[in-house]
Parts: sequence; C-alpha cells; structure tokens
Amino acid sequence: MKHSIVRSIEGLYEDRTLELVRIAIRKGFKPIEILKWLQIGMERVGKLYETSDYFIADLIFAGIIFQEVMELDELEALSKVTSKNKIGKLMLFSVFGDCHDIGKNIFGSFAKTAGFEIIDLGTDVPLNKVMDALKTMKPDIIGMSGMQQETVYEMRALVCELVTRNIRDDYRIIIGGTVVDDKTGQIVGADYAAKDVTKGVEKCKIWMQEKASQKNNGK
Ligand code: B12
Repeated sequence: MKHSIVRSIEGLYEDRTLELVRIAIRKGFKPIEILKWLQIGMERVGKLYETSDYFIADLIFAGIIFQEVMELDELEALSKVTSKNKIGKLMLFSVFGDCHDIGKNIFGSFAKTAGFEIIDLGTDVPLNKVMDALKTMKPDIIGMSGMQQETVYEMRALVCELVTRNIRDDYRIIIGGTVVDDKTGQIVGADYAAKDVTKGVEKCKIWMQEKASQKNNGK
C-alpha cells in the first residue's frame, strides 16, 4: 500500500492517489501513516523538481493532490478533532509577503492528525490580522511558515510585537519553511524552528504536555 501511494503522488496521478488512500483507510491504516507516505511522495516530487525533471506546475499540482487527499471525507472523519481528543490549539499561517502554502498545509495536516485544532489564517497574512486573531482565537501555539528570505523579518516583527505588548510568554512559537534553520529560529526569537514536520509536531505535543502539567501543579 505504502509504495503504491508514494509512487502515485510522485507520478502526479490525482484520481489514483485519492482511490488508493480510500482503500488504505478501508484497510484500517492510520491517517498518520498515510500522511507519512504522502509526504515521502511529495519529497520525491521536490527532488524531481530540483533535477529539472518536473516543473513548478508539477509541484503545485502535487500540492493540490495532497490537499484533495486531506479533504477526503473518509480521512476527515478519522482525523476529526473533537473537544474530547483535542490536545491544543495551533494558529498557522504563511507570513506577510509570502504566498507559498504547500509546506504550511502539510504541517497543518500532520498537526491536525496529532490532535491539534488548526486555525489556518492562510497566506500573506499581515501582522494586524494575526494580532486580532490571537485575541479572538486564543491559540496555545503560533506556527509561522516562510519560504523567502525577507519572511524572516516578518516573523521577527511578530515576536517583537508580542514582546512589546507583554504577551510573548502566552504562546509557544514554531517556525518552518525553506529559509528556516536553528539560526533563523534565534534571529526570529521563536521557541523552535523545524523543516521536519514530524519533529515540529512532536515539539508541539511536548509543549502541550508541559502546559497540562503546569496547570495540574497550579502554576
Ligand atoms: C512551488 C513554489 C512556488 C509556487 C507556490 C505555490 C503554493 N501554493 O505554495 C508559486 C509559483 C506560486 C511561487 C511563487 C513565488 N516564489 Co516560489 N517556490 C516554489 C518552490 C518551487 C517549491 C516550494 C514548495 O512548495 N516546496 C514543497 C514543500 C512541501 O516544501 P516546504 O515548503 O519547504 O515545506 C516543508 C518544510 O519546510 C516544512 N514547513 C513548511 N512550513 C512550515 C511551517 C511550520 C510551522 C513547520 C514546523 C514546518 C513547515 O514542512 C514541509 C514538509 O516537507 C520553491 C523552491 C524550492 N525548491 O523550495 C520556490 C521558492 C520558495 N520561491 C521563490 C520565489 C522567489 C518566489 C516568488 C517571489 C517568485 C516571483 N518572482 O514571483 C513568488 C512568491 C510570491 C509571494 N508573494 O510569495 C524562492 C524563494 C527565494 C528565497 N529564499 O528568498 C524559491 C526558494 C525558489 C528559488 N530558488 O528562487 N513559488
């Protein structure tokens, strides 16, 4: 099953990928397993782009197939985050000036499957919109995605704004995207920087466990 799904998304077979995922669900595979296979397929698409075997349009199309899979009713039903299984609230967006969203959506899907309620503000999101959403949505974690060099400054601007308003410690901040590494994390003032979505989601889960135990200890 794994190889068929990986190869199907790598080959950009839209209907076939959707059908194979439906079959995998019927066979009882967990959404997180299916997601990991899809991600391997996406990585292969990325490599084919780097070797000039695929064009940007192919990469975008792979992103569309990925999104369609995530929106399958069968998968949605299994990954539904309810008040019972919810482990935290994660607000996610691509920063101002950045319209790339394929990677952001992949991270969001992984986090959702892990039990996070996702508030997706979309792409190219201005600072004031983020600040408004923080007030109304009250997330535990802020996740920022950035694919261009300049986006680092936008990420930093948000952290500075939180510091100025004296609310920086109310949130955990995770950043990801092509331009992100440990150094970027330090420049931005984020709590964690990750290109690897699995590591990113693991970190978010640890934060929620810490928060829960602090609550239990009455801190
Ligand atoms: C596809 C693509 C586009 C598509 C975007 C479609 C879409 N819906 O996203 C289109 C054609 C629209 C586009 C436009 C542009 N693009 Co473009 N694009 C790419 C490309 C080829 C792939 C990006 C991608 O989707 N990769 C696949 C995903 C799965 O990988 P990923 O994004 O890295 O995400 C992974 C991790 O980083 C992580 N992750 C991502 N976000 C987050 C967030 C969190 C919190 C966590 C934990 C993890 C995480 O999870 C993913 C898991 O694998 C890259 C080149 C490249 N090889 O990266 C250029 C690239 C990013 N683009 C680039 C540029 C310059 C542009 C444009 C400015 C071009 C132009 N002159 O108009 C515009 C941007 C306009 C704007 N306002 O944003 C440059 C950026 C250069 C830089 N470093 O500053 C790149 C690097 C190409 C290059 N080499 O020059 N682009």
